[in-house]
Amino acid sequence: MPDMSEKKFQTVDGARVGILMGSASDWPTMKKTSATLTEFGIAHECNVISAHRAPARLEAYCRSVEERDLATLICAAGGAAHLAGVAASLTHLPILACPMKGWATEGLDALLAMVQMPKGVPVATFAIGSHGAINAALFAVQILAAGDPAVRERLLAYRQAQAELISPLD
Ligand code: RP5
Repeated sequence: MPDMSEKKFQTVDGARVGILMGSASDWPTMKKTSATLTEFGIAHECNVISAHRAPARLEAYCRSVEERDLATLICAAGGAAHLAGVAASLTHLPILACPMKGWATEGLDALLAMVQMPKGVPVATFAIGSHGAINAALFAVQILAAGDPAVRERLLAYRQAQAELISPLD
């Protein structure tokens, strides 16, 4: 069945990171990824593009990121969770995969689907749920920090702030 809406995705001028979700139901978790990127001043774009419901749209989006200046894509999905792997097949950009809690196994299904990519087309897989969603954003910041001294400074300040938050036992 043809996907008649392959051009329907949002782009942001100057975006360095793309967040992709298999469903709008992933947004309550993935808005933490977006908020973390915003905290670091990283321009990014967020789209819901299901790999199985809108494959042509996913392909069009992944082709578009190669023509722009995105550095990485963060892909969130639950259940069979093939979004990250399919995106990885469509672009050479590093793909960061966020397993979402699903309806049967609390996200273990998505974690295993994402982490078990066969050799040759890797995706970097993070923890299930909010912790992974935030860490994927931080990992994207680390990727960008390698080529941007201002982002590097913000990352080092964040790490220092975390160190200072550790409380001693009474
Ligand atoms: C996946 O199936 C989505 O990424 C989502 O995590 C899950 C459920 O999707 P909906 O049924 O809520 O659209 O494709």
